Amino acid sequence: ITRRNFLKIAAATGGLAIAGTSTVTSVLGLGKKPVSLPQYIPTTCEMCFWRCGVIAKVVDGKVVKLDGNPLHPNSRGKLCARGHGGIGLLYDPDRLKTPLINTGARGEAKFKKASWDEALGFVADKMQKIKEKYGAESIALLTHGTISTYFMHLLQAFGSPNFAMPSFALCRGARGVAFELTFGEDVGNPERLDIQNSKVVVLIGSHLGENAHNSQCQEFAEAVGKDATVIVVDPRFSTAAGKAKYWLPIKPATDLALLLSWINVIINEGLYDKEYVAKYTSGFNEVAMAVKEYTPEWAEKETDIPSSLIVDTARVIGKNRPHVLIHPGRHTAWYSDNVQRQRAVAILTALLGAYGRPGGIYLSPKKKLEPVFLSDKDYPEPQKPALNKGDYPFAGEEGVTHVIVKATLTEQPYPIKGWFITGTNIMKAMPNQRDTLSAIQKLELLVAVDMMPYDGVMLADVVLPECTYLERHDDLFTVKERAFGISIRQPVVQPMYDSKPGWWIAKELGKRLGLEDYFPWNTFEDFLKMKCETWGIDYSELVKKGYISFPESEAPYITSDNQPKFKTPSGKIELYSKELKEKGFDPVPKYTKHKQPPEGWFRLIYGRAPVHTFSRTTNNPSLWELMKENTAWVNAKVAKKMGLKNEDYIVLINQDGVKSNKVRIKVTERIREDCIYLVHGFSSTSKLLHRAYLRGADDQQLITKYDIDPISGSVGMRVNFVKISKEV
Ligand code: MGD
Ligand code: SF4
Repeated sequence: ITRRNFLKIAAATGGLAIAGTSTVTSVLGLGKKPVSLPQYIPTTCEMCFWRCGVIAKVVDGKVVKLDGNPLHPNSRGKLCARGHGGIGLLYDPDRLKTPLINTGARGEAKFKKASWDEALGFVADKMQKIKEKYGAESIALLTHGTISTYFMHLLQAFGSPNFAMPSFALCRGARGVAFELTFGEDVGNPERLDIQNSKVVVLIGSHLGENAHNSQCQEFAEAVGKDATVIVVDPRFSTAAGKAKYWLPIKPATDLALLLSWINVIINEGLYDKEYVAKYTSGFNEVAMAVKEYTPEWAEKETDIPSSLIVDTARVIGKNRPHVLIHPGRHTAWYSDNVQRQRAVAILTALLGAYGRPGGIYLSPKKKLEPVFLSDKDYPEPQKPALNKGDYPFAGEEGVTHVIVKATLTEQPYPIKGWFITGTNIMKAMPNQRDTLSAIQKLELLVAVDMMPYDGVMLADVVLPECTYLERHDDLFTVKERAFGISIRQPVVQPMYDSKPGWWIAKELGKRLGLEDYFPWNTFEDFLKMKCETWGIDYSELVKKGYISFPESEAPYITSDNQPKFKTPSGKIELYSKELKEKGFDPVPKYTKHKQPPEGWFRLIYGRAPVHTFSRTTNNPSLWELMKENTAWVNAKVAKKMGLKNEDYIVLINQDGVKSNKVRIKVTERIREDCIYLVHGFSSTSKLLHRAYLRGADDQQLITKYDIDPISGSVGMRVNFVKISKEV
């Protein structure tokens, strides 16, 4: 859909929310069969967290097509395969259809159907009992996605401050902390990357294209089309490496060595932006001193990358400054030094003068809207301290998932006896499944709110079916792209079966807990209208267009009248971090050596496929057709030595003796000999998922060991070694 066509359609249909049955008599059908006029309803995608603008084409109350909203900067008129595949989610016959109560032992999944009243009453009653016995803090929330808003609100109103999302410790948390320490601000979500204007794009383990984030991929394609030099640092020849001038097949766990060595060359050869560094940064001399030891010759021994190639690539990067994008990545939960590795990315970006400059990282848009909360009522003061951040001084507001698991296991500093899991598949998201299962056995209540019977849901005492994003309102999304904007999610069809929106479930539970004052609106649309009114936004225009932009907020680059404000203690970009020093950490990143796999073992690495998001799409009928299971990538020499052929089945066994499900091998030159690669999220253990059940191998099952970054609590998951067994 083009921008012009969509605006015409929106004007003609009035952008009707929820498709009705506007019918005309078909002229060609000679009046026999009425044919509905299609309706085009804008909404926001939730097949991943890029949250593109979507236009749903609805005929006779059925969604027949999803397209990208041309007005929305994250989609720009296009969707990725998963975005189109939203229809598969909506009409997946395996969806959760009614509330369920487990009548067997915990995890037996002997579910009986229940009415909403019975299920919500059961949950409220258990919550009150736990509160009386242990205190409200003993209920914790593990959550992800839009539903988090409502359940964090509910639990805080109930008196518990304990929640955690995988998006911090298991995903982009380390990056956020590193960028905040350096620039006083995270790099954003979506990231503020000016790829379309980059002359050099450096991807360090960022497999753009396989990790499909719509507008970012579009910009990458544009940069490649304009002959940008692409440098890919990856032990695997990723899809993006196919577009690269330089592929650096780095020894896993040594990326920090490469980064420090690049900084060494760039400083030694005077390839940094002296004026920018003098004006906007502090701590240059300390960095110059600290990186002296990290010569390309030293780095060659660590990384397996020839020193001449390190020097050549450093020169390409330095000479094209500031139009260089060192991609800060997204899933940065790799090793115990995640924040320091990301600090090195941030420092390099600053030395190149690429922050706030074309082709680098653009500045945040200016418009600020005051938050409008779900209610004005204050939350009760929690009686015990929140666990969310654990002992990690720089942990973020989204909380650290393993802190909740550990507290549940140890009952320290106090018992956790109830879990809500909303919008996350804890068995696939969190490492060390044995710990998760042991923690679950200590609970007195486990409630799952989900759309699909994924692995974590099968462990629940009570299952509450949420309807999909195509059937509900959610809170407004503030989009901080080059300009600031607001995006709406609205139902394009009515909820199927007996499923309900997350806001409704939280509100109804609130009512049964005596917390109705925290939900002072009847429908969520009432709340959205009020919010728009407070912000001075025309709600009906938003309903019609799906996205409203504020072009006047755009000021992406540093100019004489657009000077950046760095919200760091010094007001400058902190190459040397006093905050880290004060808390006992290295103020400038230092290299830490990580263990390498012993002879006969391989490091397990993992990543994404363009048609799937984590585990959540593996059962989606449309996306499953495109990729039914994952494969284990094994280097061709290794396979030959072991007498393995492409597509043979193997089993992976990790250092703790844990065996994977059988998985086909992909014999390829595109991976180093010392690692094995799996796409994350496969091999569901849920028998209710007819397509995803035991298809492929589960990387998370093999991640029994994990390291923790002491700065942020971010998890290091790439520290497991596996060997290959032919006994399937
Ligand atoms: P999924 O495995 O997709 O991802 O972790 P999760 O967000 O837990 O599980 C999502 C669950 O939420 C599914 O059960 C799905 O049905 C449900 N769900 C999806 N949409 C909705 C909705 O609208 N409403 C409700 N109620 N439920 C919904 C992701 C996390 O995993 C992240 S962010 C990262 S970056 C990490 N990636 C990763 C990895 O690459 N490898 C390994 N080994 N572990 C990882 N863990 C992390
Ligand atoms: Fe949806 Fe794809 Fe956009 Fe993610 S990148 S929000 S899945 S269209």
